[in-house]
Amino acid sequence: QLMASELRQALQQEKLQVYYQPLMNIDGSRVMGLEALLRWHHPGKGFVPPAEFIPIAEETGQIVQLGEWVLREACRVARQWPQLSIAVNVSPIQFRSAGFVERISEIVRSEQADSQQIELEITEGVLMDDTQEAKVIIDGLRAAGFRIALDDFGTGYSSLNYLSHFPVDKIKIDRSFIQSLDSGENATAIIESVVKLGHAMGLTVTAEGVETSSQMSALAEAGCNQLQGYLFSEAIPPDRIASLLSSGDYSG
Ligand code: G
Ligand code: G
Ligand code: MN
Ligand code: NA
Repeated sequence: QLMASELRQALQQEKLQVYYQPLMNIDGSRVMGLEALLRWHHPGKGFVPPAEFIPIAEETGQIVQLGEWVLREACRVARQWPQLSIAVNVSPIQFRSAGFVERISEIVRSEQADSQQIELEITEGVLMDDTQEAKVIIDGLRAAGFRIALDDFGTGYSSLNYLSHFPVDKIKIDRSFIQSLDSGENATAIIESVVKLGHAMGLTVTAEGVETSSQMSALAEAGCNQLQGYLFSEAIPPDRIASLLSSGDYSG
C-alpha cells in the first residue's frame, strides 16, 4: 500500500508536524490549554487530513510509533508552557498496545515533562471491547499522573454508561451538539444536562467546534467550563504559540 509506506517515510523523515489548537476559558479571553493535532503536508498531494491517514496507521500498527512521537513533541511544548495543559489524542490501537502505560510514562520522564500537565483524549471506542482491561489501563494512567478526557462525548452508543464505570477528568461534548445549537431543537437541553451531569461527577466540561459567538453565549449560559473551535483559533504550528498567548485576541 502506497500510503502506508509513504507514511512510514514521512515519520522517519520528520515530514509530519504537530499543530496545536487552543482550549479557551468560557468567555474566550484566556488560553487554558492546547490540543495536539497531527498534520501531514504531502509533497505531491498537499495537505492530507488525519481522518485519511490515521485509519491507515491503525491498520498497519504504525499508530503506536506515531502516537508516541506526537506525545514526545507535545512534552516539549508542555515543558515550555508549564501553565498550560496539553491534550494528546490516543488511538484505541495505541491504548491496547503492549506496555502502553509504561511506554508513555517513560517518554514523559525522558522529556522531563510533568505527566499532570498531559491530558490523554480517548473515545468510547477505547473503552468498549474489554472493559475490565480498559479499566486497568485507565487506573494505571491516572496512577502515573495523566489526566483523561472523554473525546467526542455523546456520539457513541452509551457514553453515559461509560462515565459511570471509568474515572475520567473531563468530557468534551462533540461538535455536532454545538452545531445543533443554531437550529434550536433540543441541543440546549442536551448540553445543559451533560454539563450538570459532568459537574455532579466533578468533571470539567469542554465544548468542541465552537464557531460563532452565539454558540459561545449559549455554552456559557449552560455552564460549560472550556471552549474550543474556529471562533478562537484553528490548530497552529508550535512557533505561533507565543504570539497566540500574548495577543489576547483570539477571535477569527
Ligand atoms: O485535526 P482534525 O480535526 O482534522 O483531526 C481529525 C481527526 O484526527 C480527529 O478525530 C482527531 O482526533 C484525529 N487526530 C488528529 N491528530 C491525532 C493524533 O495525534 N493521534 C490520533 N490518534 N488521532 C489524531
Ligand atoms: O475528534 P477530535 O475532537 O480530536 O477532532 C478534532 C478535529 O476537529 C480537528 O480535526 C480539528 O481541526 C477540528 N476542529 C477544531 N475546531 C473546529 C471547529 O470549530 N469546527 C469544525 N468543523 N472542526 C473543528
Ligand atoms: Mn480530540
Ligand atoms: Na472530538
